[in-house]
Amino acid sequence: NTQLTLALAGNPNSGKTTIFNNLTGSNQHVGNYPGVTVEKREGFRKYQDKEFIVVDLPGTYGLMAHSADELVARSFIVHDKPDIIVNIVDATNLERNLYLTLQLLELERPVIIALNMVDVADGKGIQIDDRLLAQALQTPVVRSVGRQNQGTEDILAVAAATAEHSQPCRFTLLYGSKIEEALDRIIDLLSQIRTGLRFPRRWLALKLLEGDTEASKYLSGIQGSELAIATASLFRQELFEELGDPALLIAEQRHRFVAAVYAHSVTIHEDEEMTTS
Ligand code: GDP
Ligand code: K
Ligand code: MG
Repeated sequence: NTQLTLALAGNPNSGKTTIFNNLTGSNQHVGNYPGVTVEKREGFRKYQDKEFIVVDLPGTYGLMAHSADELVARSFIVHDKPDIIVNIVDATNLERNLYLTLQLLELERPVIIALNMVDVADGKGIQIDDRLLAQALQTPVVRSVGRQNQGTEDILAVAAATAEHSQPCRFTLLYGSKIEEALDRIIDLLSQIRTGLRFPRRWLALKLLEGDTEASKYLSGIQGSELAIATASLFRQELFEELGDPALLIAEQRHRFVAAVYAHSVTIHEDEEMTTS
């Protein structure tokens, strides 16, 4: 039997715990993450020749390490390297939810999307083309209604298939020539570090430009990282002077991308009676 770790990630109230319960039934227990009071819900599910260890990560809107929850979710993904991340997305709040999706994809771990609450979305006339969504994010999309235990088998099937192929995430968001130029240079310097890095290099380079303190703390403990850190700091200063706060520029580009994906894959149907009256 193959044992695989499946982590559920998503915004608060997207239906993570509901789907966690659907997946694990009574095979679960609750503890804490080491050193913090954040609850760790872990369970177990057999599927064909596989055994999934299912982890319900804390609900977050991002992975910027702005809160204990964000830090716990991010550390789990980076350090424990789950074989598959199932990103539970609230279909009634797609645009906001995709902001987290994007950050999950940028960690370069295998991700699938469970488009949850499609019952509520349908009722509101929000029609999401999951094929277009999957195409735009280069990531499998499964529909689910957690409250009715619908889509659970699909989540397991796609998770199993995706974890098995364990393809590195093919998705890359580009941030414009100035930032890309800086990223190229920093990534190049990060490549010359002999120690294996826990985080993807492009992700680390982005974090250095954003001024993410946790990421710089991590990197400064790695031998041979001095030049990369110093160069990133120079680029950061330069960007500040030329274009403004790099963290803002990066966030704006993420929002632009998410808005475009949303517009591309979603159609809102107005109530018929309202439009004909
Ligand atoms: P979490 O914060 O992500 O763990 O979300 P929960 O699993 O606690 O779910 C939040 C609320 O949404 C609960 O009241 C669930 O019963 C409800 N819920 C979860 N999935 C669905 C769904 O697909 N459709 C509907 N209508 N409600 C859902
Ligand atoms: K909740
Ligand atoms: Mg929950």
